[in-house]
Amino acid sequence: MHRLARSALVSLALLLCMVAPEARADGLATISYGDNCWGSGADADQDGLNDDCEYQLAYWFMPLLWFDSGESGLGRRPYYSVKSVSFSTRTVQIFYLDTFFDDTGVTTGHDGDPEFQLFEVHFSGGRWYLDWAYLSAHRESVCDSSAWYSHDQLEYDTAIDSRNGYRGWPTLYVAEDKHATYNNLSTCDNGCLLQDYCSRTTYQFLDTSSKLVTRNVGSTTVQLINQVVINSKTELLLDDVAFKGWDDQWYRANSKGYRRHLNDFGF
Ligand SMILES: [Ca+2]
Ligand SMILES: [Ca+2]
Repeated sequence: MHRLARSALVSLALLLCMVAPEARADGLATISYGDNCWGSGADADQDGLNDDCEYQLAYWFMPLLWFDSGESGLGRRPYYSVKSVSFSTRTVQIFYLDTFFDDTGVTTGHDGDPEFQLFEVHFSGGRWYLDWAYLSAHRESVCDSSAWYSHDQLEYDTAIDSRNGYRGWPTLYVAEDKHATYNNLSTCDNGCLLQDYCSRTTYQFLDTSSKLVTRNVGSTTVQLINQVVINSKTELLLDDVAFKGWDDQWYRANSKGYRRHLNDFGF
């Protein structure tokens, strides 16, 4: 190749490398809070974060869930909690209480299925970025497959909604009937001693109905929502009691509630 042509090609490649990071819109630009998430406006749970900022973070980072075709327990009523990790690094954590009504697994079935996800996100240069995710998968059971994942171990379905970007809301895979969540199909299929199974059949956001409006539980110390009564059945979401998924069938065991997990992660 002619030397001039080759040097032009090298220059072009260098230029592409320099502009490439800006071609991809990373993170989320959809949240109308940044530094002012801290120390401004109403703060019902007294954690230093603005109530509406807590909501917007929980709403916009709400995960997209892929369910398998054989899923028989889609019913759920999700809640969330948000707390500050550090103002200096503009970092917060979001805890999603999935509150599936039932685990419908053949051998594992029980009323109430308290799986959850914890996302750590930060604000920088006008955007919010997902840094880490802890995905529960039968936490504290014999086949506990829960794990922390860094942002580059997670998937982002940006084609489904172009407002999403790399390190925006993640795509998670939900184990059929048992609702453990995983970062990809192969991790799922290896989960719970090879008993979990996932596929990309049907996607739903975590909260399909209320978009998490009025679902902020506050924290274990400043409780905004604890007792929730539906059809005369009561759950105490933040107490160290059983979680029955607003059901209590005589032939099925109940689950332990969310409190032990909230305690372990400081919510
Ligand atoms: Ca707050
Ligand atoms: Ca909070």
